[in-house]
Amino acid sequence: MKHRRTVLAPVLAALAAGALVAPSSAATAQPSTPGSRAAAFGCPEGFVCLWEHANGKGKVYRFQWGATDLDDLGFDNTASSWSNNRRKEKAWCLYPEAHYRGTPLRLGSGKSGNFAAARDDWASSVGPC
Ligand SMILES: [Ca+2]
Repeated sequence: MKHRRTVLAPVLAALAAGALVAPSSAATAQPSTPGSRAAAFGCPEGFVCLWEHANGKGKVYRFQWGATDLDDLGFDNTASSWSNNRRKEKAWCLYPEAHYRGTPLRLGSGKSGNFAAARDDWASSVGPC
């Protein structure tokens, strides 16, 4: 099976390279910067954005109107970073329960950041305060 061996070698090399890259990129990730400019995470003007992971990484949802239940999007208890690039409202709020229930967390207009541990993977609805 000499042919198979030559095909496998590059694949194994790629896997080894990937394993080396992962810890390196995590170590160079920027620290949380609450209140930094919304553009930092690439959220379009007029939208509030929520990301699956910190620092604007992973799956993203962009909102122009509130979402009464993030579970409908498969995004319940998932958001880890945010950006509010809507300029017309003072703030949007995240809620720990669907239908805007529970004690809200304000997302200031023109701001972005990562959620602290207590609010990471926490939000179940989002909309103007
Ligand atoms: Ca998350």
